[in-house]
Amino acid sequence: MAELARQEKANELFKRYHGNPILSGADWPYPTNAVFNPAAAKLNNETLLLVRVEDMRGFSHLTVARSADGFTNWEIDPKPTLEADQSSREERWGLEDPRIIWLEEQKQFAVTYVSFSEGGPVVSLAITKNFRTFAHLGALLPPEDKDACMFPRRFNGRFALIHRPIVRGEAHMWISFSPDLKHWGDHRPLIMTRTAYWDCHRVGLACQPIETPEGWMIFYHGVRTTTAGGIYRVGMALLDLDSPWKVLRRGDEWVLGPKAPYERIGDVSDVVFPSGATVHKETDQLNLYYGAADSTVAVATASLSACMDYLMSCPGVAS
Ligand code: BMA
Repeated sequence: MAELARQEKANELFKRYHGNPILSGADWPYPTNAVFNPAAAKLNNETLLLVRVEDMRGFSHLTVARSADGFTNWEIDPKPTLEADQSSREERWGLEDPRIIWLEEQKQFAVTYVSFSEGGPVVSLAITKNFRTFAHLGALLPPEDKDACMFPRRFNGRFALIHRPIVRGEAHMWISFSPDLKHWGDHRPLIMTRTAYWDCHRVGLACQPIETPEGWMIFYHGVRTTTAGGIYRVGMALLDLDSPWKVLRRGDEWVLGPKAPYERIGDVSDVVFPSGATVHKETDQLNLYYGAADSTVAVATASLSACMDYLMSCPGVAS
C-alpha cells in the first residue's frame, strides 16, 4: 500500500503548462527543423533558455530565448547564439543538449553541452556572464560522453561534474572532479541503470542539480528500449549536500513521462527530456523545461516541497 501511495504522489508531482509546447520551430526567426532540450537560468529577472536548434542539415546549435514570466512572450535571438566551429575536431557536427549553472565563486555561468566531435559526442564547457560572449574551455573528457552539468560550488576544493560516459556499452551516470576546470579525475559511478525498471537501458542527468537543505535534488532521464524504440522518462534522486558522490535516496518510479500528444509524437516519439529548470523559492515552485519528442520545448511545474516530500518517501540507497 505504501508503494501505491508513493506512486500516486509521483504521478501528481508535475503539472504540464496549459500552453505547451511553449516554443516550436514556427516561433523561430530563421529556418529550423526542430527546437528542443533547453538549458535554463534566471538572468536579469528573466527566464533564459538556451535552446538546442536543429537545422535542415541535421546539425544543432544553441540559441537564447528570454521571457519575463518563463511561459510566454519569448524573445528569441535573431541568429544562433552559440554555434559549432566546424573547422575544429571538437565541434565537427554541431552542439547539443546544454545545461547551465551559476558558478558562484567566478560570478559567471558555466554552460556544459555536447559537442559532436570526430571521435563521437564529448562534453564541452563554456563560461559566460551574459550569454553574448563565451570563453571556450574545450572538451572535458574523452568520447563518448553526454548529459553533463557542473555543481555551482566546489567540494573540498574541487569542482564536480555529473556526466554520462558510455563504458563497455553501458550508459550510467558518473561524477568526476577537477581542481581547475581542465583536469578531471577521481571518476565514480553515481546512478546506474536498474534491471527490469523503466530506467533499465540508459540514465543521464536531466536539469542542473538543485541545492536544498536536505541535499542535491537530482532529476534524471531513464530509458527503456522497447520493440517500438526507447521511452524517455524522468526520475528523481537525492545526493548528499557535502559529498555529492553519495546517493541518499532514489525514486523507484518515474515522475514525468510521455503522455501529451506533443510528447508522444514528433521526430523521436515518446521522449520527455528535461535539461533545465528554474527554482522560485518564494512561491515554492520549480519550472522544469524539457524537449518533447525531439521537436518542441515544453514546461511542467511542481511544488519544491512536494518534490522533497516525495524524495523523502523514497527508498534510501546504501553507499
Ligand atoms: C539522447 C540525446 C537527446 C535526445 C534523446 C532522444 O540520446 O541525444 O538529445 O533528445 O536521445 O532522442
